[in-house]
Amino acid sequence: MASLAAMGLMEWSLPALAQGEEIIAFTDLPANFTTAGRGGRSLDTRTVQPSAFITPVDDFYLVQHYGQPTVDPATYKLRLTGFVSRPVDLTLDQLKRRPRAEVVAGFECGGSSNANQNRLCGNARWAGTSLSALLREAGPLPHGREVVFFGVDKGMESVTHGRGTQMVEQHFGRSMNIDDALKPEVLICWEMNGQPLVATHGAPVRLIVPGWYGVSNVKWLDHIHVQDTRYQGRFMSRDYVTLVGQQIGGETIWNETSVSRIRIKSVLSRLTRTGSRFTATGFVLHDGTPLRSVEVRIDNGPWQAARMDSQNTQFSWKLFTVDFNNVPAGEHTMTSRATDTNGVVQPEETALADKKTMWENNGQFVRKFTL
Ligand SMILES: Nc1nc2c(c(=O)[nH]1)N[C@H]1C(S)=C(S)[C@@H](COP(=O)(O)O)O[C@H]1N2
Ligand SMILES: [Mo]
Repeated sequence: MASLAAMGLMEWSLPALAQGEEIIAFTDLPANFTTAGRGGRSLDTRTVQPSAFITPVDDFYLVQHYGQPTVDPATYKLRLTGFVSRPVDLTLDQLKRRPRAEVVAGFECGGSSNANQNRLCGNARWAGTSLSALLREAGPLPHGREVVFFGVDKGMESVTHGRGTQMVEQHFGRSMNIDDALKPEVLICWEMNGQPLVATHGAPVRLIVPGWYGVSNVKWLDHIHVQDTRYQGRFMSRDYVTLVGQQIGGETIWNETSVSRIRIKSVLSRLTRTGSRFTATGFVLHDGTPLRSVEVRIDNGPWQAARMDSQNTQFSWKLFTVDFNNVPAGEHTMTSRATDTNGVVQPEETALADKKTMWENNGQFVRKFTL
């Protein structure tokens, strides 16, 4: 664990400009674009994320579908129920006495996209305890195949089934199969960037599923339930669902899937010039599969390999840098693409034409600039 002073240095190491270095503004940014945080601190308005390797808590985006619940830490309990041999019921103190685990995880909302400048993302150092250890202690029964995570927050939902439309009050819920839930990197967290988790980001306790889209990281988590069927709550099966047409056996199959693992994406977030040298930086978000390459090109020039930042870890976002020399005056585009060792390549935007829903927009982001 880095000291707070060291983390503070890291936080501000990126935006600083070297002597003689100037920012080249991307011209595809809307005129009113700002990355102002909610903490009264503003980032450079001509660049998008990231401000640094670790996103400061106040600059980390926020999504809460049912508003923000109030949770009293004194009466808080985490329950683990369902098909387990030994159900669990832990106070916050009991939970915090469990073995500590940490992970640096970067994620984005499944609705983050080039069109909204990929602003719904961030990278933080999360600390808490292992979910798999807790699950194993509870002893999942053989038919306990699905693990559901409920938040304290709830809202009215209309649910249409055989008997017509009903209004029911539901907790925010997300689920995964037990093999995914038993992965060692999944944590029950109460710390973000070395500080106690704040209410907006899920205090007292949230789930962090490294490599998955933001929606999986259930905030205000107070109930884990193991069951034998799929959980089909709103945020698994009616919302955060991707509809994509796939050509299979000569016909279009309309596949509907629940937003889960992060689709590999790279975003160029900053361009600077020092004399005749141009330096572009950006970040990759992905599911944790090792990367094979991150490449950048100007206009339709050759793809050039980027250098990866030494702070990057398996589930962090991956910062990268690439240099170009002697770019001629005029209007240009700059594009990045990431590829993982499974051979999965970040697609061009046009390849996503058969994806009819807004989620999981990981198309190559063509930036524009003028010299
Ligand atoms: N309990 C609860 N957890 C939640 C949500 C929510 O509305 N309620 N929103 C989810 C979504 S859609 C996203 S993108 C992330 C955002 O996490 P953040 O606000 O800490 O950035 O939280 C997820 N966890
Ligand atoms: Mo989200």
